[in-house]
Amino acid sequence: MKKILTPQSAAGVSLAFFLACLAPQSQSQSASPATSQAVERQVALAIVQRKIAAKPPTIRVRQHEKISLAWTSDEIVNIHLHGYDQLLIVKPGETVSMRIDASVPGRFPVSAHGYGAAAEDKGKQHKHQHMAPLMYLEVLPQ
Ligand SMILES: [Cu+2]
Repeated sequence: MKKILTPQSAAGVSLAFFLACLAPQSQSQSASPATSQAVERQVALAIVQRKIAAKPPTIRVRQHEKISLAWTSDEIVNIHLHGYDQLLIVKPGETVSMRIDASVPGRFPVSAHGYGAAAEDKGKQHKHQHMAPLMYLEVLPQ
């Protein structure tokens, strides 16, 4: 069996990259009328020694699914979900939630901008560790 990459799927892939790079937050409907909208899924993610210990390097959701990532870390870290452009700082002993209304389909890396002192420097520069993203969020089109 041969797998053929159609132009369409290739376009889908580059669109995902495009979205991941461009932070389309502004294009998506950002104002949700009710802040108390139910979260459909919660995933706990623990960073230990600068990695997510448990298996899932990729979390898949359906488009428009509401998901909450509950982060903990053994070291202060600044986390960036690309595309949706959400940033948060997690300190040891805290659980910090990242709520996502998966409005935009695509594959989005979640990276650490810095650990330790570098995490608190919320500088505008976009600086990543020289390491693979912590995980990916995949939003499947409806
Ligand atoms: Cu980033």
